[in-house]
Amino acid sequence: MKIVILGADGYLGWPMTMKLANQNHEVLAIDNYFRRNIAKETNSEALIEGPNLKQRKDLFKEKFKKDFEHQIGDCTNYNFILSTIKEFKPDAVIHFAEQPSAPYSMINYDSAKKTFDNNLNSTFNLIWSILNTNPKCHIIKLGTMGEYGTPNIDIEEGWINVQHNGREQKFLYPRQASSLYHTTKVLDTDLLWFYVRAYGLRVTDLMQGPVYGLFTDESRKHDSFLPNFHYDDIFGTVVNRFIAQAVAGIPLTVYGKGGQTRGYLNLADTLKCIEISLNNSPNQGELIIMNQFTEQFTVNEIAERVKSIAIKKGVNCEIKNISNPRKEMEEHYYNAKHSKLVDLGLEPTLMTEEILGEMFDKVLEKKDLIKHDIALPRVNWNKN
Ligand code: USQ
Repeated sequence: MKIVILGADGYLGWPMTMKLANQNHEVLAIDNYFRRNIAKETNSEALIEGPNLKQRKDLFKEKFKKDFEHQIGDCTNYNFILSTIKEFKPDAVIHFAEQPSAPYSMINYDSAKKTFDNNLNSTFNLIWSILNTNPKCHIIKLGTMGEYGTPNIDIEEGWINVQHNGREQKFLYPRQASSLYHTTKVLDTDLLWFYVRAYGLRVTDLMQGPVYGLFTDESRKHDSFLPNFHYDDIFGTVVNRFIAQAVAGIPLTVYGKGGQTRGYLNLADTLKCIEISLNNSPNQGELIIMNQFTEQFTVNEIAERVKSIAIKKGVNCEIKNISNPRKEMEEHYYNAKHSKLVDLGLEPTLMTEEILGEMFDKVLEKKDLIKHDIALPRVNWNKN
């Protein structure tokens, strides 16, 4: 297939680029280093930060004897994305080109506006580039489980049948996010669903949980192929953060009571899920929504797992419940369906001791680079 990857320098975009190029797909990798730049601006440099896209492409070619095209460009610039899509003629576009951090979106007006503009405009421009060039092209969009929030009823996969006064209709499952970042994803879903209904686009919207991990078949081959790994409070996701904290001897920062439950998945499974989506494209005028995670955990359970790995590795580890910088429920019902990807062939990589242990060992190599101040929360939702 001819595949465009938007956000190809990112935590998910880079390993996805390598995997598809390694499978001999014709890949065009696009990024504008937005995440690298805002990470610098907020003093949130990654612990593991690979070389830039061009340098990684050259190294990938050398090691794998495979190639892909790349372009540095901004998806919020309509002329750029339109001309690129027109020229490359993709069969599918995988859209990761969004500001991915909930805390970043909650710092102040500027960070909120950047998140809002980047996320909505990149999706809107992609939709119009596809409409104006090849409406048959499959859009695969990374959404988030956080779109649903934490409702007191089971979470379905995208849709719900509502019965009202004796009549019935299928709607998008209700969405109620708890950060501006997650809310931009809700708006993305609504935009895509509108254009699917109005103009018959073909879209897969993947509701993904927090991702953890470092290793994929390709990233194992060379340290420069590892995806960027953040442990700071802004860009680090909770499992990655806890591993870095354990390595550095920082008590694991469980926010509030720690009963917050989410659906998690390993980085390698993100790639498998997207591969499955590529091979199971929707019909014209169809929006497929799948919940992309493999296991549900509370934050307390994750902290216990990381602590037990640390102790096995001979490192002392403490868990500390600290005041929650976010506005979220700390004890709640959570039962999210996630069978569609498994029915299509996903074999989950579970959060085993071996998987966490391998991450721990790699992070241990960088122990001296871990900065304690940025591992603690700096962004507070509760301004008033
Ligand atoms: N948490 C802690 N301690 C920490 C960090 C986080 O208790 O030191 C808690 C958070 O309060 C939250 C949970 O862990 O309840 C998950 O937090 P997270 O930072 O791992 O995940 P989140 O902010 O929700 O965002 C991440 C990615 C985002 C993706 C999302 C999937 O950054 O791009 O969309 O996971 S989901 O959470 O399902 O919406």
